[in-house]
Amino acid sequence: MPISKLELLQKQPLTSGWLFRERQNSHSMLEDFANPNGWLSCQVPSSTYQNLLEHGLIPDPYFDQNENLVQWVSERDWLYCLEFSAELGFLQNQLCFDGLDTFADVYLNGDLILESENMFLGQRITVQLKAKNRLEIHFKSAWFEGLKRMQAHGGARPLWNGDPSRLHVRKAQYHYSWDWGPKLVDSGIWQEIRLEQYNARIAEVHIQPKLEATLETSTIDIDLQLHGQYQEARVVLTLCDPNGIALEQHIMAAGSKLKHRFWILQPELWYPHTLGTQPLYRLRVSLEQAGICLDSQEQTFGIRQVRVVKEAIENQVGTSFYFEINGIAMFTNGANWIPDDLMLARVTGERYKARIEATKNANMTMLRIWGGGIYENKVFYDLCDQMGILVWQDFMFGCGIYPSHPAFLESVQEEAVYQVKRLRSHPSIIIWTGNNEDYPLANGLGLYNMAAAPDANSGFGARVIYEQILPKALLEFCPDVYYQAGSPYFGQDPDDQTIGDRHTWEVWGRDAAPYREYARLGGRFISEFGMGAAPRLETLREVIPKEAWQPHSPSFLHHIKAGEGMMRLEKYASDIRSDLDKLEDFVFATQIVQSEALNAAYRIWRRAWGNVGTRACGGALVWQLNDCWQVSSWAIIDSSQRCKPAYYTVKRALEAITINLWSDGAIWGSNTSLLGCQATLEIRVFDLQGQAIETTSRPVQLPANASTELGTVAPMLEPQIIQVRLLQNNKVIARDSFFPEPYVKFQFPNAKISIERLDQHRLKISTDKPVKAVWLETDQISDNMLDLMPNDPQILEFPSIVDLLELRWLGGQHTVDLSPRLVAADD
Ligand code: BMA
Repeated sequence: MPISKLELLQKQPLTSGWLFRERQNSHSMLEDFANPNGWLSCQVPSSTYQNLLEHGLIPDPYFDQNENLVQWVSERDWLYCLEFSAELGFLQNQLCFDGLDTFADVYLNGDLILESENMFLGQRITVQLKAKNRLEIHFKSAWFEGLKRMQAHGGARPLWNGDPSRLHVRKAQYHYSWDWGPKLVDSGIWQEIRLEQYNARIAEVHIQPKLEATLETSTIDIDLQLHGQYQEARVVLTLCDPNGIALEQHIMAAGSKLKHRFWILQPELWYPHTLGTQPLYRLRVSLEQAGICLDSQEQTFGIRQVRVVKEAIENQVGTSFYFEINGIAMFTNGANWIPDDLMLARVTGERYKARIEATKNANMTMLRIWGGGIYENKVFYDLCDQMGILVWQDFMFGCGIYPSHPAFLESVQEEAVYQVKRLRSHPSIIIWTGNNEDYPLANGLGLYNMAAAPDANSGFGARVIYEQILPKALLEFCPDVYYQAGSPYFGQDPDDQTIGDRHTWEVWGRDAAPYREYARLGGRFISEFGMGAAPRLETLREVIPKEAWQPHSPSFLHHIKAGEGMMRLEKYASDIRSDLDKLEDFVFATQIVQSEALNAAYRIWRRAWGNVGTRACGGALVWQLNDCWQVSSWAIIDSSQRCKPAYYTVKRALEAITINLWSDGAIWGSNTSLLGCQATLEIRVFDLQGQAIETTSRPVQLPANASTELGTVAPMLEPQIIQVRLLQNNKVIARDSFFPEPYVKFQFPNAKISIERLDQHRLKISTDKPVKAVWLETDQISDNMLDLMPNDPQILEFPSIVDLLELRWLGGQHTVDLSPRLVAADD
């Protein structure tokens, strides 16, 4: 029998033609939807704040203190509607909602078809269609719904950040404000809505690659599920190698559940970018009848073996915590990721790409998707798969004592299954954790007793979620991935430095310890640490009115959300310099602190990577990579896409080979490459007038994948400036330096910094005396935020050199004119 068009699966994304409007509570729902007045057009995916902003109906919530003016939006209900036509005659018609934010009643042609209340859940509803249809969605105020639920379930529960009502709402928790974000409790259709019509479809494809211990062979287990009328059809599986060349085809009769196993000999293995390439195999599944494809799906996957190594460490208490990929132990350096905007649909593919490229360019190998945000969009994980960035995935719970009544647990259970199935094919995801910091919070309240079994009726009932529901979902649908109940996860003491992962917040947080204390605040894996700093000056000027360009203006302070944020920024900045009244000086001082602190942290923890048998620290993830609006925060890339100075410092601290100098004179080399390195270590000592006192050099060996102690510089009788360099064939391959601390107490040499334009893309920067933290106010530059020393010029590359460059350093600033005419005149 010939196949009719109605037997082919049709997908119709419902993206344009939508109208939205505020709900008028004086009307019944039916009347309100029928009222033709006041509707405004929008596209979806989008959000209510975004749509109102695009229509000019609210001011930009990120500018000045406008956040306060737009709170009414989250206190109202919103209606969305769409008219669409559909072909009739398919056996199955389904509306697919990939994500509704959050309390949404959905009507089709006047009938209630869905009551949704979990933003993280995709849903598929079988519907009766007409030729012309009307889809209507009523978004209830998540703010008020949350408050109602909180009252119904025992009132406010303990938390850090945001409003306690958030704990009852399965919605991005940072929408309720965070210590780096404003409060915008948004609503809307944040993911695609689609009409799918079919007689038969491929409902599920699960690919499970399993690499044998020898790494020589991999099995690829395929599990399929079909729906509808597929009895006459067959399934064709085509396995392609990473170059897209078909390796093997397998054909089988259709059935509701199907299985097949492929074998790949000598598979090309997927690695994080510092260890190798990212070959992605591809499986094409097509459901065919009489030679015609009814439905098809394609999925990529990577073949790799991941182990979390927890083993004894020589001469140390506790056990290691590090990742081993395809048998290679790796120090995992990276950053924590938060959603890149509050209006989530504004985070385009290009924006994700820019962030993940910046991650890779900073020599980072991991992003942790933090539990107070969202399970990220597919494009995020695709980019990580392609670029070799590992992902640490939290489930979306953060800093709270969550409820554990049956309806809540049921929603969480559905969410977990949905998200695990959605994300399980990505080779980049190597660890899942149950939540962010819920255990330390519970522990501090005396609610966590490790020895007791989880109990939904106890004070910390959500342990049932983290210790039962979530691991069960993984075990069933993604069995090979590593899971732990939270981040951090420890024994009974969240500050334990001998097991598990640790959030090191003694610096900046708690007593605001000096950053040199990182030396004694390490752990087996530091999954969070950070230092707050202002965003770039230009970024601040975009959101703060000119008359408020001062460090204590209400507008500047509004763009700090951290608890005691200004006090902490000032405390640390006051170690840099004393006169901080001007906004630009204050901003730069905070950025110097951040740069110094992160430099110290990454270097000292890489030192603890040690060697085989002595892996005392397995990785460090800075809090945080990015921002969701323009704010003074711990981010190293600000919300206007500008890198803060610390970005460059971190990038250097994470080069495969570094030479390192600590404040006590200790020198060590880190080599996380897989090749040993022979080089010359050079130590240069200057007095505080900038005169060279002594230069020594000697050959050193840095074994592969290890850190190596290289002794100490001679004890300092007077304050000195010291530089260490690593040279190979007279070429500098790594540098580090030390200036006496705190900087505010010392008068550093008055340096003359020279900049020479070599050509359209390259500058040479040099100095006659040691100078700290030389910052070129520009973007897209190969390196920046440099400690410069005499006779050590550095070449900086740009896509295209600007004519006027603002230069700042610890102790001064000036504008350099680089226009070719003037350079020529100087010559
Ligand atoms: C961490 C995070 C966030 C928070 C950050 C800075 O612990 O998990 O909740 O934004 O600290 O305080």
